[in-house]
Amino acid sequence: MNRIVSFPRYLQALATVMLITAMAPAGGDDTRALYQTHCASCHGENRLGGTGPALLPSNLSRLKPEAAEAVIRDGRPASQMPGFEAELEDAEIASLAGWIYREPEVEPVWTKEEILASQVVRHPAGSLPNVPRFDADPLNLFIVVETGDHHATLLDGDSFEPIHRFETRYALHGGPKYTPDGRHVFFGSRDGWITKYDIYNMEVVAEVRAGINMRNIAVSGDGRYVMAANYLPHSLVLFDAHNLDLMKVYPAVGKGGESSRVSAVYAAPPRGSFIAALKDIEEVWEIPWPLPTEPVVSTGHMATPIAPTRSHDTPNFQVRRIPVPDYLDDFFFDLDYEHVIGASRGGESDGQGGMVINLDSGEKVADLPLEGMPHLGSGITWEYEGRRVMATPHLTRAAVSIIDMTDWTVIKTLETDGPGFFMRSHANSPYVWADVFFGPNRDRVHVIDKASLEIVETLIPEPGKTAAHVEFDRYGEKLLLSLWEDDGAVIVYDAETLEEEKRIPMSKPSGKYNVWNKTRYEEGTSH
Ligand code: DHE
Repeated sequence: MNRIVSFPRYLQALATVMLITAMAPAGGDDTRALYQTHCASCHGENRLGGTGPALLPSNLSRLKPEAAEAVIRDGRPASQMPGFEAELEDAEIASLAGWIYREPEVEPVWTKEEILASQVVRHPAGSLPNVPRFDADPLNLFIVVETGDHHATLLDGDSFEPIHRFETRYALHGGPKYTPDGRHVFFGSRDGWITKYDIYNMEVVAEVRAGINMRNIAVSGDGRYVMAANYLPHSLVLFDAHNLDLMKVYPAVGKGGESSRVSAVYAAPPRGSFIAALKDIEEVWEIPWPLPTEPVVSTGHMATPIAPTRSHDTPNFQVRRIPVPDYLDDFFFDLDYEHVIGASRGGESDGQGGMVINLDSGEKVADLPLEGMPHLGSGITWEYEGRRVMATPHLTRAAVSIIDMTDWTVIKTLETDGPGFFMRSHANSPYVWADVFFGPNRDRVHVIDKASLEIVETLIPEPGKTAAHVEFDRYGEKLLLSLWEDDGAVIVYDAETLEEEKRIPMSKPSGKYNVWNKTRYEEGTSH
């Protein structure tokens, strides 16, 4: 490649920079004034968000600037965002849209004080009736997240009839997390909001904002604590699950004092601890919650009781640092949470592999040769010829890798019709479902036979429309697949015959989460 910049091109570039700078005042004081008049009351004076989402570049990375202009002009249906077409000129709309993608002049902060001030308790724990206000199996419900208009639908997992549809915070990300009895669910938004929702009463009961740019949340195995993982600020935040009272903020700082974004936090019930993935330091963190003082017994409604055990003497709610040989991201765990399998994206080999760490000893057990960005968070596991295997899609490679978990070797690489995002199965189903999320074939979904490790069927539910993310019902007999479009739907399939049974219209449905599968930590679903 010719690296010498010719003089005229240099001048051209300089002229562009000067033009942008000259335009800056128009996008400066005037735009700031426009923002304060029309936007600040909902989105906050410093763009940190309020009743509306935060308008900072890191929070808007998933929204194209043209789309932001359209939202300012036309508003957002089914939300409180009005259209400003009648009040603002096209140039003003364009300058506002440009301005919100600029780094803020004052670095945003979100300290304990802001977290405490954001908490809203609408119905204190214990104040609402203890019986469901609907007639459906409370353990076979689904929550469907609809990202098109920021809503969620509560769906009966037997009749597949919607029970209730409600507005969520803007841009939820990561799976909602249930309490072990399945009564409450916690949602996390990219803007940092945690919402506690009482499914039986179909009411938001408490909310709190844990950060400015949040990744996900995890709920302890006993349902008593919620942990949030943040990119901004660099922190983990612990809450009492009852009313989302703040318990502790953990600045994400490595042993050498370096600060890190937190990629995600996971609950590991058999260990009685949270496990956190750190983006910028070579450590995995384990934070134990208190072990039960009474023996764990089943109460019928509760999930299969898991009696946690400890392999270390880290005090409750303190950080146990596990140094690792690379930056590890995007975790999959074996069923007893003895090992974490993380994507190593920065260091050894070509930075495109996976690594297995024994969480008890802290030792690296194996490297996994998985080029093409394995999406381990979507990994699933099943029994194959008397051995336990796991499978993962790849984000940049048209393949599914299948790994023997007894010796950590890749036993099969299945070629797919394009890179995938999600995989799903159920212990009672002979099949694994793997979507094609990227590229021209993103309307396809592969069905893999667990016994032969072959793709036995490729479905195209709606040509040209993205089909992605599957979740089974509690019995593994039916499943839901998203038509991931603004005028989309969830499609109900028979898990045995692979026949379509029903379509339920929804607004860009993304993830679907079955109460039983999630609270039982079913082997074919995400945890
Ligand atoms: Fe996700 C889960 C990370 C982009 C939809 N995503 C997760 C989890 C992580 C993660 C760590 C597990 C957390 C959990 O469930 O508690 N996701 C990332 C990324 O790093 C990435 C690639 C870039 C980013 O900007 O964050 C990313 N994710 C996306 C999307 O573009 C998706 C498709 C659309 C969206 O809404 O943002 C998306 N991610 C999801 C969904 C889950 C998820 C639906 C929960 C899956 C489940 O079944 O549990």
